[in-house]
Amino acid sequence: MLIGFLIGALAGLACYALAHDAPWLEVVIGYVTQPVGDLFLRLLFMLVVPLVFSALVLGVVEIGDPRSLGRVGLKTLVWILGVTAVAVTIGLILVNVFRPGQGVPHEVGEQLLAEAGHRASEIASKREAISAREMLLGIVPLNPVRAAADGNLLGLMFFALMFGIAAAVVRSEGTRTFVGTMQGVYDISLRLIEWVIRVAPYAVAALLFTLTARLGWDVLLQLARYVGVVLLALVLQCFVVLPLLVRYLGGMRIGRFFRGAETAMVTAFSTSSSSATLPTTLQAAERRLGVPRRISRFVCTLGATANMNGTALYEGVTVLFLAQFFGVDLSFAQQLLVLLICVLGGVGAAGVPGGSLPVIAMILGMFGIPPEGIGLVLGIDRLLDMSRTALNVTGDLAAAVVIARGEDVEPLDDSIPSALESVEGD
Ligand code: DAS
Repeated sequence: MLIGFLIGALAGLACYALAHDAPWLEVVIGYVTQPVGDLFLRLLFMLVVPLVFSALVLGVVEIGDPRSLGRVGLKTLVWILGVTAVAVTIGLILVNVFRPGQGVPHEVGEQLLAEAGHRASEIASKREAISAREMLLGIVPLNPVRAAADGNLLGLMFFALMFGIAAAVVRSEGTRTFVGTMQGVYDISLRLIEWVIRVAPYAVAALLFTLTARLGWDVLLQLARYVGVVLLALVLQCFVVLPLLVRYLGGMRIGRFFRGAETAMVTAFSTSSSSATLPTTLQAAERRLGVPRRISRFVCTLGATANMNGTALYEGVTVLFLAQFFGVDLSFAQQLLVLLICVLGGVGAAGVPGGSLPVIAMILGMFGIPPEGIGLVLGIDRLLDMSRTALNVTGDLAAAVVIARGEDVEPLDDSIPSALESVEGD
């Protein structure tokens, strides 16, 4: 991906410097790089409905019947929604304060918007931004199929949540078959994302060429600021918010927590996959942090697909960065909606490399932001994916430690050897 980014950026910068207004450049952009970029974006859009619907249904079914959610299930649900909302809020505040997307000349932003708007009908059915009121009403879709077709991600998510709750309540052969089918749809979606990410370098080169040939160096400087904002937000959530929760709600010293979480964090960073890290996460929870198996199995397994602090934060920052970049002003109410969608988007994203990209593509479409912007951030996505996946896993372990506290287990502190350490010590 990074090679595609560098090739696209360098070629685009060369053209910007040598042939900024050459007619042939517009031909190359119009007939080569833009279609390649659009094809990739269509592949991402294609995956949103099956991925988000199956991920949300499975996430809710995994939590279980709301009537018998139990303390652990309820605490897990509150943690997922509350701590993820804090993560997204930190990201939105930082991107509003540092405004990394600002600086594109207004007329260029207009041109990019107009072109995207012009081609948007081919990429995704709904492109114009809708008001916060319309979006709030749209949470309950009149027709879930139409919501999916219209790019109404909130409506699709609401329907999937309701469907998942009902599937968890109705105990029948049919619902078991349905849930099994959803697992199949989710697994297939993961494989499709893997294939789409394989062709991403070519799309990144094309999308970056288009943008740098038009905007020159400035776009790279804006990208650098964007990366800085994402990493700062991830660091604040990972090394300020979560440690405070672990210390004061989980009763565990911060040093012990990070010593226990270290292996899982490094594995997540190197694999960019919460799902691939799950065995290491479970081992860290049970052997290093003393979380009882019955709690770690529930919280960490659910967390690997539904509790993604890093992903939700990243989605929020990216959407607002691209809104700034293309000159799309989002009202406070619309930003609150971005917050809500990103919290749910953290549930609907897949725990694999690039698992959040389809969700971001759809959120952009909902607010009238050109999805080409994904190409801009895709080139440096690997570093950010590694970092946000490490935060996702750290958030799962923090959840397990805090949720285990107060259950029928000893306080998880230095004085008490972890369950397995004491066994191994015998
Ligand atoms: N890489 C995903 C994960 O495994 C997160 C993402 O793509 O945002 O957690």
